[in-house]
Amino acid sequence: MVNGDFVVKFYNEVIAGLSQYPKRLPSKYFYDATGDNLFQQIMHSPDYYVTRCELEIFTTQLPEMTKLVIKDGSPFDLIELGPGDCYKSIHLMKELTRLETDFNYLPIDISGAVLDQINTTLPPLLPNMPVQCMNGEYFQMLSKAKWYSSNRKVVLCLGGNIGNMTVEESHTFCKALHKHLNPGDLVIIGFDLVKNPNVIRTAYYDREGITSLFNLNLLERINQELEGNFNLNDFEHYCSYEPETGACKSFLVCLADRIVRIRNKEIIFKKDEYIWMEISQKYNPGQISEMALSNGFKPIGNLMDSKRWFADACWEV
Ligand code: AVI
Repeated sequence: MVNGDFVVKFYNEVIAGLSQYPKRLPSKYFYDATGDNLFQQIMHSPDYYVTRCELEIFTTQLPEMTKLVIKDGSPFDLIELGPGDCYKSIHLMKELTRLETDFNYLPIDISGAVLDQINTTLPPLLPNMPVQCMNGEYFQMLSKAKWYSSNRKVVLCLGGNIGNMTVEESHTFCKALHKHLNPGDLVIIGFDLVKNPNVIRTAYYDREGITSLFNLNLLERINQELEGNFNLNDFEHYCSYEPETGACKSFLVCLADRIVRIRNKEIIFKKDEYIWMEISQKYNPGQISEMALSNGFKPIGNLMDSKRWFADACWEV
């Protein structure tokens, strides 16, 4: 998407979200350069367990994972949706390369910067692995990937990103994913699991306050890119976790009556009114299997870390 189209979409979604009651902002816009940097800090912070748990799976459960991925030994395309810096998937790629597996790596991302980084860092590490970066929306690029080769597909959707959708949205996502794949293809999707509610809430209400800055940064981004005039001191981060539904939600609470301008649009905030910023939905293994089955996939196993806090679910089409 060219920059002008992106700004129009960003503006329209921000105004639509802030015109709703209760107000909402889409968390997909957290990730500008500052947001990426804050997210890196979150991933390495002691309170945020998610990345460490999934990394443990990608380092200790490689034999099981590679067996599922290699399957009958036929060549395949390893497609990663939202690869980031390949922090976890690199372990799988290295192991597959060590085993002299015939595969191509196709990272898909909306951010050209992420893919540029991959194009610089991966080839020196794995010189014999063909890499084809695909810049664009997930499903558009998945359609395109079919023309890249007729190999079977193995799709990675890691990091618990599916948790940033509501349960309903994640079903829609899985249905669309299924539609873009063929029988015999495999998907590996990371799900953060339900656990002690205090552990979850602390991960999103960290002692260092990085998650608060991560949320506030979206207001700053609106100021910078959409000519907004949010005063960040007027907003305070709040996080809730509801064990009955598994929904962990982040909010920004307005501390006083305020009128915020975004270009020529005025948004009225009442004291204590909140903006719902993000959902990080948690699941139990039964719900994960149910999600697979109700969207046409066959669940073939959940790879979990030693605390059983995170699962990489393996589903066959
Ligand atoms: C990217 N995503 C899976 C993270 C999560 O855990 O929901 C984003 C995040 N938000 C606050 N901390 C981390």
